Amino acid sequence: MLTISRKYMEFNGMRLPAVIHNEESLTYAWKEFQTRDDDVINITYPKSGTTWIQEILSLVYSNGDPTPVTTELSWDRVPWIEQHQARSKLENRPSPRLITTHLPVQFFPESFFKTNAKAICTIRNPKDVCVSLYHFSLMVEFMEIRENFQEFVKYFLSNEALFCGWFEHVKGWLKHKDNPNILFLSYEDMLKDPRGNVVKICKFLGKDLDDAAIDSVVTHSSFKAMKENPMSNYSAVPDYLFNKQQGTFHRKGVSGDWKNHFTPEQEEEFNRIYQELMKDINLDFS
Ligand code: PPS
Repeated sequence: MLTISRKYMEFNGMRLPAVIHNEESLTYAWKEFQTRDDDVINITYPKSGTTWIQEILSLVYSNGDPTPVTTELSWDRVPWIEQHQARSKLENRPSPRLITTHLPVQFFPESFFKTNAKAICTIRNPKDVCVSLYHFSLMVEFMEIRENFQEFVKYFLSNEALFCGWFEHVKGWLKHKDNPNILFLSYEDMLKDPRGNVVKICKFLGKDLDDAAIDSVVTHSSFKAMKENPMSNYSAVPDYLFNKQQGTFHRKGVSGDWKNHFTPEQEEEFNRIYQELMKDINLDFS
């Protein structure tokens, strides 16, 4: 293991915040974690809809009852498998376990692929991911703050970016797009049709919720509900990790905010790299 800076660590070439990960926790997730057939794993590149899916999964598994999302913190309800408390949070947890990860496929639990467990992989327009991550990096103590947005875009496009970078992460997961145990969703489509996506998730997970329960899932996982829910809005994170003067975790929750941040030159450079790295991939973020 090589420590890159006070804030980041490196694991087999992947950079990530050192405060919540270590070599032991990453090895546990990758090599030691025993996936169960009824595990459900929420896969995202950061800032792509992770907490939204955490909320939806919690509500689907409570048949729309908001009690779990109003009484237990999201990161305890649907914990990250790669973070340093994962072993203690997951080993004795009753099934079905709802689990989150930002891991690229090459460091994902190897045992997953030998089971019937299911995963949901949500992808968001990388320009909006970049903007969201930039604002997040100004707020949290555990990310390096780039001097300005220009620097941040360069960092986001480079291979120094977190979790192997958006491009490698998404391309790696898309190689599994025909795996029947992985459902691919798009953040933009969830915004357009939240109910349709909740129905799709229920169908994929074999959860038979009635209309009222589906409505409740949609209502309690809306941007407004989550922004106001102290169990999901990260207001419970101590100030030394999250500087709440800088903003809120639930910032805008829209698609296309990148247009308010990117200059035409930044957009052109982003598009050039996107086309170069994603030339064989067909993704629609409209
Ligand atoms: S993290 O830190 O990786 O877990 O963040 P993640 O949850 O993936 O992404 C945070 C962005 O998702 C937005 N968000 C939502 N959008 C729509 N509806 C709901 N319910 C919702 N919940 C979270 C959140 O506002 C962040 O996006 P930005 O663009 O910064 O607002």
